[in-house]
Amino acid sequence: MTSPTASRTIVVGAAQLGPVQREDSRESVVARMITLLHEASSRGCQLVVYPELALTTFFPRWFVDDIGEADHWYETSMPGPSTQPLFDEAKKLGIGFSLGYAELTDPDARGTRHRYNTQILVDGHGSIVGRYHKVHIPGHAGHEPDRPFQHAERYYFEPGPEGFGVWRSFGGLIGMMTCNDRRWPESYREMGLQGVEMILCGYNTPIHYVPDPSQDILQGFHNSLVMQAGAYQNGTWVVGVAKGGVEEGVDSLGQSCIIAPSGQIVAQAYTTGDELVVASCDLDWCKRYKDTLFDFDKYRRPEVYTRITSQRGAVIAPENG
Ligand code: CDT
Repeated sequence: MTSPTASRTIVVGAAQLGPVQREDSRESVVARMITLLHEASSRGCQLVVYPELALTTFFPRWFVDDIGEADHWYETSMPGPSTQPLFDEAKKLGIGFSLGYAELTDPDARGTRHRYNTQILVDGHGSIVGRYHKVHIPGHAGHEPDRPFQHAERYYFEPGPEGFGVWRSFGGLIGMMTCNDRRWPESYREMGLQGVEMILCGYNTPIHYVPDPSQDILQGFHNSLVMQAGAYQNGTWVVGVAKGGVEEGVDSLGQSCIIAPSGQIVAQAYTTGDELVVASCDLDWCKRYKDTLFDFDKYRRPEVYTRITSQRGAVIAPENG
C-alpha cells in the first residue's frame, strides 16, 4: 500500500450531540456544533465528526402520508443559509469536519429528485471533498401504527447507489459510513479494499429495538462490538459519533468512541449530551495490521467468496445425503 506523504497523525474530535427536539431550529443546533468546534480547536483537533442527521431531530420516527410534507427536514443545498456559519467558523479555525444530514437533490436528467441520508467530508479550507449516501437503510417503508415510534428510514431515504468511497484528505485515506452501515462487515471491507485508514460514522440508535426488545440491553455492546471488529479486521481507525439522549421521548445510545486499528477503544463519551471526545490518531498504526495478519493481497481468497456479491439473502444449505 502506498501512503500519502503529509503528516501521519490526525487529532480527531468525535462531536457527540445530545438530543435535538422537533422544535429546535437548525440555527440553534449549528450554534451547539460551533461551540463543540471551538472546544475542538482549543484541544488541537484537525477534524471534527458530527452525528447522522445532525441538523434536525431524527424525523423518520414519524410517518406522513405525503412525503412532500417532510421536505422541510431535508437540505437542498450544502452549505445552506443555516449551515454557512459552521463552514465559515471551521474554515476560520482551519478545522475540517464531517456532517450527516438529510439531502433532497436537484432533479437529475430524468427530472427525479433523490432523498438520501448523506454524510459529507469538508477539508480545513471549507471545501466539500467527499459526499457519501448511506447504503444500508434500516427500518420499514410503510406506516406501522402499532409501534411506540416509527423507524421509517426506508420511506424517507433511498439507498446510496455509489457504495463506499475513500478520499485522500487530512494526510491519509478517509472513508465514511452512516449508522446502520456499521453493523455490516461489507461496509468496512469495501473501504478496507481501498486502503482506508480512518472511517467516520455518525449514528442515531434508539435503545429500544421494537422488533425484538431483548436486544435493548445489548445496544451498547453491539455498538462497540461491530466497530471494534471492523477496525481490527481492516486495520483502520473508526470514529463513531452518536446523537444520544432522550429525543422526542425516544432514548438513544450515546457511547461515541474512537477505535484504533488494534480494535481497542482509545476514547469514549461518558455522557449522552453534547460532548467532544478527542484522540490523536497515528495513521501508521494501520500498517501494523494491514501489512501483517490482514495483508489482504497475501491472504484473502476472493475466488471462494463469490456468494458475497452474487447472493443477497441466505440460501440454506441442503440436508446432508
Ligand atoms: N439510524 C440508524 O441507522 N439506526 C439503526 C437503528 C436500527 S433499528 C431500526 C442502527 O443500526 O443503529
